[in-house]
Amino acid sequence: MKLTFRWYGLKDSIPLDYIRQIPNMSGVVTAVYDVPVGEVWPIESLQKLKQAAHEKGLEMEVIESIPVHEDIKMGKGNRDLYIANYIENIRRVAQVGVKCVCYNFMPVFDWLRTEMHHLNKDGSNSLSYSYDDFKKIDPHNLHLPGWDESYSQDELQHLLKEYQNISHEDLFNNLVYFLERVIPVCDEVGIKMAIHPDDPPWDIFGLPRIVSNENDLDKMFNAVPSVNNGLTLCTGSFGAGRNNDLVHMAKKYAKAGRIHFLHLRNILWTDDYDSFCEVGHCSKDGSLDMAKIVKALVDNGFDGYVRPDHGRNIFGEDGKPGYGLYDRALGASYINGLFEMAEKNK
Ligand SMILES: [Mn+2]
Repeated sequence: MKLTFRWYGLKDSIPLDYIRQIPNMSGVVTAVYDVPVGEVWPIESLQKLKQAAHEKGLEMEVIESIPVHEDIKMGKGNRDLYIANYIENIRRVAQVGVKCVCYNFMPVFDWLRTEMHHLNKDGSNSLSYSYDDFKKIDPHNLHLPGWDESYSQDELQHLLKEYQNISHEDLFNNLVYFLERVIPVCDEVGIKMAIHPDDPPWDIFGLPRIVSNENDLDKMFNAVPSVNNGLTLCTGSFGAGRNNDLVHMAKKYAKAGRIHFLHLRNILWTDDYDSFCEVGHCSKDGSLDMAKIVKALVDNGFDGYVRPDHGRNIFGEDGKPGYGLYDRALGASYINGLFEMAEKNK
């Protein structure tokens, strides 16, 4: 496996000098952040990111994400223009040596939590999702933790209204339309597309979601069979869905060569419904068996990119929620241990 770390570019408060000191770190996972969604990324921006990483001995082989414009997801008349721009971005990232692109197809919100600084028993804090708190949110007057700056109230209400006419089937067909145009270019330039699952893996505010479980994945892979049409196995996202058997999914999709990118984090189911809290990476701290998941991946041929996903705020750090340094670095070390053990006992 290749251990990587998400890095928000030159403005990230965590310097590459620290990232390179995490044991076994091979490279960064990053993106161009100052270009509006749907537009073409300047090649100079990509080269600048790559150069900064290379100067510190780090690779830049994974992009997370090239975001998909809402008009593509909604299948609007101008989607072909945005798809053409997307394809141009695929060509450009390939040109600077990128091998894998993570993206998602979630309408409007690409993740959702009800609390950004949930206080844990050990004094750390982390992201959490409470079913009871979610029920109290009024979709017509949305003030969501972590989302308030992304859209104005008017924009948000307008988008939610537009999506009222989009069914699960529509959204799926729009995904297939997108992939049928993008994947042939990926086949040509050697890019692996890795769709990120819905987070959490169920519909929210009446918005359809179509990458939540095994059935969804099978449907998507059957529709566009190229192996470059693949998956980011995000254990925390799928794992919030209690019917998702992560060990089985790891085994099945590793064997099929569909897992191009791995996000490893644990979550703790906190009541009888859909609630969960993000916890440290170790199996003992949450509801997922991380060792069994990694073993299933390795035994079935997975040898791709891995990154520690969200961490807690620990050691007094007040990091970008989920993306502080310390707990992700501890998670990385734990991941190294799980992989070394699994790989040597294959
Ligand atoms: Mn993830």
